[in-house]
Amino acid sequence: MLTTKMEDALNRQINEEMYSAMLYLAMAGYFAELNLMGFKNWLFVQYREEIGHAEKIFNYIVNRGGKIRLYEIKEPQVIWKSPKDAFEAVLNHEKHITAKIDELVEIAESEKDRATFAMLQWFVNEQVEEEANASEVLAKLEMIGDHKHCLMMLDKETAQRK
Ligand code: OFO
Repeated sequence: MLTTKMEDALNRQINEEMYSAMLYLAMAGYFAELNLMGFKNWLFVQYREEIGHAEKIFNYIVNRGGKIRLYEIKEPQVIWKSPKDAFEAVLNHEKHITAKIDELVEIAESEKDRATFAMLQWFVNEQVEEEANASEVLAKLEMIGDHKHCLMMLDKETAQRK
C-alpha cells in the first residue's frame, strides 16, 4: 500500500506529465503555424510520449490500490520567439521534470517504499533520454543560426521521428 505522502506525490506527477503533454501539443501547433511540419511531428510524438508517462503512473497507483486524484492542468504558453527559443523551453522543461522525478525518488526512499523506488528507475533513465533528445535538436538549431535552407533540412530530419 502507498503511504499518503507517496500517493499524493505520484498523483501530482500525473499532473506534471499531463502539463508536459499540453505544452508539447501547444508547441506542435506553433510549428504547424510556421509550416515546419517535421518539427510539428517531433513535438506531436513527444506529446504522445507524455500521455504515456501519465498513464504509467496512473496504472501504477491503481495497481498499488491507491486513489487517483486529477488536478487542473495549467494553460501552456502557445507562442515562442523562434524554433530555437521553443527548444530551449523543451530542454528547460525536461530539466524541471528531471528534478520532479528526483524528488519522487527521495520521497520513495524516505517512505521506505521499495516498489515505487524500483518503478521510478524507469523514469530516471527516461529523463536522461528526454534531456538528450531536446539537447540534440537545440544544438542543431544553434548551429544553423539564420540559415533557412539548413532549417528546412532539420525539419525533414525531425519528420522521421516515430
Ligand atoms: Fe518529458 O518526460 Fe515526462 O514529463
